[in-house]
Amino acid sequence: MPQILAPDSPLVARLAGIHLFGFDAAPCSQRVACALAEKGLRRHRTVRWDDTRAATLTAPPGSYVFRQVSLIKQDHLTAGYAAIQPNMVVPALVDDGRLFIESMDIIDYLDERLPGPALMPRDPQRAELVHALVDQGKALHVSVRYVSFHWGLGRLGKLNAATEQRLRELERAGSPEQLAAFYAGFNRDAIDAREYLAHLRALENGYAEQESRLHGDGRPYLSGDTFTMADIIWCMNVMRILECGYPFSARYPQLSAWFDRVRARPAFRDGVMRHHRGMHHLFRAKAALERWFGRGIRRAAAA
Ligand SMILES: N[C@@H](CCC(=O)N[C@@H](CS)C(=O)NCC(=O)O)C(=O)O
Repeated sequence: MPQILAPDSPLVARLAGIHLFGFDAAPCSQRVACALAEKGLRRHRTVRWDDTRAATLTAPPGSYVFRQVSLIKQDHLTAGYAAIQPNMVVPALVDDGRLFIESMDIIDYLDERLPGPALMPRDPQRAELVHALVDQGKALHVSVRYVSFHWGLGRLGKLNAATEQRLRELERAGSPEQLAAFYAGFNRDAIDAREYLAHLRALENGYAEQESRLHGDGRPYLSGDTFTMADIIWCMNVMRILECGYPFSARYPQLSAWFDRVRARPAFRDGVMRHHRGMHHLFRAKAALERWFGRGIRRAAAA
């Protein structure tokens, strides 16, 4: 469990109840927001990530405080946030002064800690499948980053020189996220088109595998009859690429129907989409425009 035992930030120890440091349009943060909603927790209020007003420091039972770390304003690439999340990404979660990072480890923790439907099946065989699907989903996260920066964010995703320099200074040696190396290539358009395509193909292989899993026995969710953390990680791996304009329903009809089932869940609607609707439509509109001009991810989608 990646609990950060002695966080550098004095804010962490002051937080009572559950606080999620996240960004509503970021898939890794959406995973945790979804899990919290599945467990029946409601969002008590949304505040800036570094808000220290007394009224924001405590999340009442049955709820959590959402501490917004704007990836647009690049709040995550500041010394203050690095003192909370040493890898400078969202999410991070604080539970009564204890700090956790890594979205899927946080979900594991919440699953054990909170009542509500189990997100990991009790049945050992199904649990094994869920673990494998989660590992596969995690391994593809870097591909989601490459594809969504290239075909989704485009130049909006670039850092200015000062922020890039700050990131280089702040990034700890051995950070698993390797943000500085990624931005060094992305900012200068130095990532080869073949590399982006390889990441898209890696995702497509994963989607094809889930398509046949769902097709095989008509199961409603990836590991069987109930919604699990495997569905959480995969639905975010789908949503971000869908927002880039990827033709899911044509290429993967079963996966697309599964995604519709997931997004119809009250927890997904209230915990994720309610806070992400604006950005979701913006991404979709940008993708539609690109398609209209004959550009974008559609042309790169495997035939
Ligand atoms: N392994 C981490 C990955 C977190 C991650 O990559 N977060 C992204 C958003 S989904 C982020 O904060 N990116 C910042 C950036 O790209 O500058 C986790 O699962 O929590």
